[in-house]
Amino acid sequence: MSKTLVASALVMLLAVPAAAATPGQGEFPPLPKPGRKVPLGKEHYFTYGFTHQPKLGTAVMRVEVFTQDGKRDTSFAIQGDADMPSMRGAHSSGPKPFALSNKGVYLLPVQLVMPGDWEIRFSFLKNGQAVLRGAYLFDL
Ligand SMILES: [Cu+2]
Repeated sequence: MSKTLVASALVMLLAVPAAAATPGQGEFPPLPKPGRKVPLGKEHYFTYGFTHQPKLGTAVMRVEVFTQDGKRDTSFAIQGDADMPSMRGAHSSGPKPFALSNKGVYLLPVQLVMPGDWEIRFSFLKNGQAVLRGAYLFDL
């Protein structure tokens, strides 16, 4: 095997972990704070936050997606999963699709059934592929 072949084989091997860096199922890194612009792939960003200060009962999570030049984008499918990390699975909604409003805002009602630590896990999908996963942790 020539040195060039060895080198290109090495490059291919090294390229695998880079491809695996896209968060997979089960990995939900913490998101920046609500209201911040969060990069979404190379061409988009999004903002998120509750429509009102959350309290016990139903709260509505709102997500807005924009292209880098600020045009609203509704081409993603977004899922949200609310749960309490300290009692994982006890109140999990399972992944639920956000609905698109007439104005192109993604909305998801979540049931906050007890005080304590909560987490909403977001999955942003395009053509069935996860572009970004992330979690919002907050106390109620
Ligand atoms: Cu609980």
